[in-house]
Amino acid sequence: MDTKILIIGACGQIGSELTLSLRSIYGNDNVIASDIREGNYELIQSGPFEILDAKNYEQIKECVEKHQITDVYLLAAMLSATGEKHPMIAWDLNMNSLFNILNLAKYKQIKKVFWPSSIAVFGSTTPRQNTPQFTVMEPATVYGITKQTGERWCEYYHKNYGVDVRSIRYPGIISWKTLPGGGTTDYAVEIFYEAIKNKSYKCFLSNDTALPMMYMDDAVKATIDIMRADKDDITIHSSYNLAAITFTPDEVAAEIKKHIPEFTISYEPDFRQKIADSWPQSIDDSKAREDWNWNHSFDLEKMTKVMLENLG
Ligand code: VAH
Repeated sequence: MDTKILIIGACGQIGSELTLSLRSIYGNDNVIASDIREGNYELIQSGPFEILDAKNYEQIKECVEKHQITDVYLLAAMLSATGEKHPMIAWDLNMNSLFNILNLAKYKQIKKVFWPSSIAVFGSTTPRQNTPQFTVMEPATVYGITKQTGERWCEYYHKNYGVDVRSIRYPGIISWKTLPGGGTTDYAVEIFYEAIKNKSYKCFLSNDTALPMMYMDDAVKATIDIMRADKDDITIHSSYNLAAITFTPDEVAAEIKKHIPEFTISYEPDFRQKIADSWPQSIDDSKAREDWNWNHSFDLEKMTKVMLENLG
């Protein structure tokens, strides 16, 4: 059976770019984009689009049957900062959307699932340098709790029902096509918008807050690579550590100044500082590199250049 893909949460930061990449590989008509509301003209124009509530099992099942979907990428979620303001909404969306897709796979309505986890599964008791694939995980945010719980359910559905679900613990993701969406790492997106618009940025994290980050093109490549990997090569059925670059606000500001010498940055840490301080500073992603040949290609210098060129 040919691959027919449904992307749930297609208008989000990852979804909007992943959809276009998947359409370039599988053909526009074989990649159905969906979200709770219309929100991205390019997606709607370039292929099939459905209004879907990720929490509505019957609605998703009907869409899967209508389009004969084989693979589902579930990207709808409430991120860390927003999740702290609306804990129960975050739990409801992040968990029930996952159960909907895992159950569709359990009942053989679909063949393969991609579900994003995050470095937010780690907490302040996790080793922060070169964080191992298997380690202490005591997440301090609702978002992190949903991702840690989700990883356990993914592994359970794989082991007990043979579900082919694949997952990546994304670091902070940097892109220019969509505005920041409620994440703690989103300072690293905002800073570029502000550098172009105002030549200055007030950062909500302290200057030396080192966090694992990745440019969007690398994140999309990793997502497509893990889904195209041979099933037998996937040895981790919770979620794979994944990393590319680690930098601080000071370091990304210095890189921006190489292009915009008059750029200035100030620091006013807010509630998101406590979230960032509970996350790793660098990640050991050797399992992803071993199992399905993961490799990143954007460093801080290359990412900064691309971001400023596209936003300028
Ligand atoms: C967030 N961008 O900040 C997300 C990500 C590792 C962080 O999961 O919530």
